[in-house]
Amino acid sequence: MSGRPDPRQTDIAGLAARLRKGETRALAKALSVADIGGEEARALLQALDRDRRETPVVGMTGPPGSGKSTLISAMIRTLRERDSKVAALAVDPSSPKSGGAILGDRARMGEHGSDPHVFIRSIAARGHLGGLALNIQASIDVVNAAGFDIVLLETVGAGQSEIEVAQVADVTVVVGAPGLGDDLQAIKAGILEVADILVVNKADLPGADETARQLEAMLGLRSAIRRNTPVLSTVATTGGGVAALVDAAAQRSAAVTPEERRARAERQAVDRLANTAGALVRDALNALPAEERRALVEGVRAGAADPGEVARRLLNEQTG
Ligand SMILES: Nc1nc2c(ncn2[C@@H]2O[C@H](COP(=O)(O)OP(=O)(O)O)[C@@H](O)[C@H]2O)c(=O)[nH]1
Ligand SMILES: [Mg+2]
Repeated sequence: MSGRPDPRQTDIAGLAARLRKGETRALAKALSVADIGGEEARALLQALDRDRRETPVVGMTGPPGSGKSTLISAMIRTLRERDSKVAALAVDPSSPKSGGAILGDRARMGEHGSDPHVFIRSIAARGHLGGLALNIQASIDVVNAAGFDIVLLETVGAGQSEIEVAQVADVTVVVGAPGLGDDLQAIKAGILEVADILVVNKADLPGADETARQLEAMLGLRSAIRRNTPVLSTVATTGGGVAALVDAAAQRSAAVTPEERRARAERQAVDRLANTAGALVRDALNALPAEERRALVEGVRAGAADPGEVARRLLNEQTG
């Protein structure tokens, strides 16, 4: 098994060791290894798994402009006052690596740029085999190992990515603000169902009470079963209400049991398998000669062929 080490390959064990010591350069390297995926990423995540910490992960979601980035910056300030090491990850499903939206976030969080106990990074979420959640989870595992006390996740954009962020977060915070009108209505029902905390940010602006009522009504209609979802007011620009938000997030994440974490990780693994199977079927279909592909698709469209049968055959051909 133990051949001569390939100099082109990353020394994964060494990287994991340096990461655990909290070396900033190892962190950057480990995150890019995790981001690229494949064999090296798997080896790295396995090396980290052994001494996995359970760092709380707080997902911040909500319409663009509601103040998520500003709020995260204010939360970092509060957490630093409490001597916590904070990692903030921005998940951007729309833009390719180092896209524009993230630079804005970087600038806004700029005050923390020189603090060695704050780590801010964007996760490019390209079409990832196995789904976006897999990508985020790998980055979370890496910052966990590096000894951060809390991870704040910002979703940039909306839609499916919000749901995937909620899948990896211990606490999901939905951030609304006055004056967003239809954008507020566009908050996905699925996200409200998993929301642990609702925040009305920009409470300094008129209409904040109305926004709180709107959010409460949406919550009441869409997930009547869920109780005790606090609705908090914040002014991210001044830090007003932010300590209470940090407290509520800490309280919620402390209430997550190891069994719940485990169950969530298992659901994630199942999703990953199912997403990967779908992607493999699509790849196999695209690899067929045009004529053959057309015939298969037409058979399924017309109802003449059993999709399960066709999918199984495609997977078999790919592995065989
Ligand atoms: N008046 C007011 N403006 C805020 C507040 N929080 C954020 N903003 C402003 O709202 C705009 C959007 O904030 P940003 O953090 O980029 O929102 P994001 O798109 O949700 O990340 C910026 O111009 C912020 O300065 C607040 O509490 N009050
Ligand atoms: Mg933002």
